[in-house]
Amino acid sequence: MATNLKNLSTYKPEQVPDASAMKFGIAVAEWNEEITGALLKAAVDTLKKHKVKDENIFIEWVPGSFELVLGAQYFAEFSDVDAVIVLGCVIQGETRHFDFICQGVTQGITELNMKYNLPFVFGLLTTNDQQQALDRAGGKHGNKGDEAAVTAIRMVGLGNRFRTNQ
Ligand code: RBF
Repeated sequence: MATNLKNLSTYKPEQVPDASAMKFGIAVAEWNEEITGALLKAAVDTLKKHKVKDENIFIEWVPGSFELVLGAQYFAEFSDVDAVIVLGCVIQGETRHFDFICQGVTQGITELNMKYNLPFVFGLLTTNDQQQALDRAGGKHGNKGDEAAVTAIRMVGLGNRFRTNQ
């Protein structure tokens, strides 16, 4: 479904498990910081809304979206988080850089999901222009940070259900 048909901040609260014992890593890109800062704030607020403790939210900034993949892998290798959220914003420019970055991050995050038994949540905005990004970072289409946080909690909950055979 296209985001113009779905508000990124809307979800069904009954689908979100209790997150009071969960730990999350967030890798966030500095490029387009006005946008990524808004994604980060929304993600943190939503995690906290579902009872994630301040001390269980670990935030690391990386230079650009391309670096999100390794930033996320560091969380998996060197911390004990239950899930990693990556937040970035890639805006189409005049060159093909956009395609290469988007493809690199998409493939990298997909591979991390397969390599570790850990959810890596794709909170990357890939837009034609700044306005489309603003619309999805707290504007008329909601905030992708909210969606990423809810997805992370739900995926940790899914893993917990499988592990405990419920
Ligand atoms: N990083 C982003 O997160 N969003 C962008 O829109 C973005 N555009 C870029 C455009 C160009 C021409 C270049 C050279 C880099 C861009 N980057 C962007 C940074 C990229 O993700 C990465 O940090 C650098 O390429 C260094 O590996």
